[in-house]
Amino acid sequence: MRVTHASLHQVRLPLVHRFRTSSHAKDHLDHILVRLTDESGAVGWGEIASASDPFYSPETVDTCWLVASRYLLPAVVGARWDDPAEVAGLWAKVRGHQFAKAGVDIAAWTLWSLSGGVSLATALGGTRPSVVAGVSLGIEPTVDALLAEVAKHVDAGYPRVKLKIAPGWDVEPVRAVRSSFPELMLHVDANGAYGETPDELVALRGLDEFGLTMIEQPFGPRNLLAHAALQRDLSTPVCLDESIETLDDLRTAVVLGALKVLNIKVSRLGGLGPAVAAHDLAAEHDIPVWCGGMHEFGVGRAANIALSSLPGFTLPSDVSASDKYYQRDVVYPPITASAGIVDVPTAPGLGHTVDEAFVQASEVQTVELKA
Ligand code: OSB
Ligand code: MG
Repeated sequence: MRVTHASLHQVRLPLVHRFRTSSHAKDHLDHILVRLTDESGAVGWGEIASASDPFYSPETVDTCWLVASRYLLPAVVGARWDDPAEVAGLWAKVRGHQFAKAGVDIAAWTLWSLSGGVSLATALGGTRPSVVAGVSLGIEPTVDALLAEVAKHVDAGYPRVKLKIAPGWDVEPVRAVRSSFPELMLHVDANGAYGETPDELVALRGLDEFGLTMIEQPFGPRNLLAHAALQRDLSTPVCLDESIETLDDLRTAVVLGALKVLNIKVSRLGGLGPAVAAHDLAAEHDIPVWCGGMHEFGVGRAANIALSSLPGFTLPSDVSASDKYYQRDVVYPPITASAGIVDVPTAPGLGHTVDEAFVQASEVQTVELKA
């Protein structure tokens, strides 16, 4: 295949509910949609789902725009390739910038699967006809407000709830949710907010009594040793998110015993190719995986759903329905969940159509490159 032109579209959508993590709060998101066109006129879409500020990862919307427009798209436009796994080789000299790479990689996969007449899930090696979705709930102003949010999503049928925690917002809200929802599949995510001070370790150990499915990323991304030490102390599995940006990171974490569960994020790993490779490596080590989200618009979330159809994704993924996030999504039909189950599209490519008029109406900036 040969991409003859490519464009980036920075699109702003308001969130239906303010989302607060240990590091920041947000009411709207700017993601960058990537549009690749090949010689036959077929179009593949991808999504760069970076946050605006460098608080989850060092990348921002602005760094992604710079790297994608200056390095990634120029490497791809005009180049010949037969398989999307080769596309990463076109920008092999670019270090890091996983979110920017992931968006272009997703677009190459969707273009390739569309042209080949297969669904993205099939192209990736997916086997499940549907995937189980969980919801990720932010830090709320009060415990009562959190309980109301949990109830709303449990009533909507989601079988798993993840709660954001931070020092000072951990044992108390988790105890309250657990006592109201004794059977709920529950887990927590600290986004690296904890240090190894005695008080903070006491709080993390205090979470061990609530039957959580996992404690996600309690310590900073590079602190694998602290995760390994905590895992030795806890019966709750430790899950890594921010720590794992490459397969090498995963290999190191496995050797250290720093995780029992892996959150696979397409964005953080730099694309669908590396996400599948992380899935395969985790399976070799009997590490269950699930697909984490970055509040993706419908393009990135459809890619996450396709990925979640691979056999190792045995835990619910953060692939909630569009209406959990946005009043209007950039794709039609929007993504829907029924009793927490999301069907995996079988149509060629992404299986959802991008609403180009809505993209244009919601666009902050755009740029186009031609061969
Ligand atoms: O750690 O998983 C995270 C959102 C922004 C930054 C980090 C994270 C999240 C989420 C969102 O939890 C999950 C979703 O997309 O539903
Ligand atoms: Mg996380």
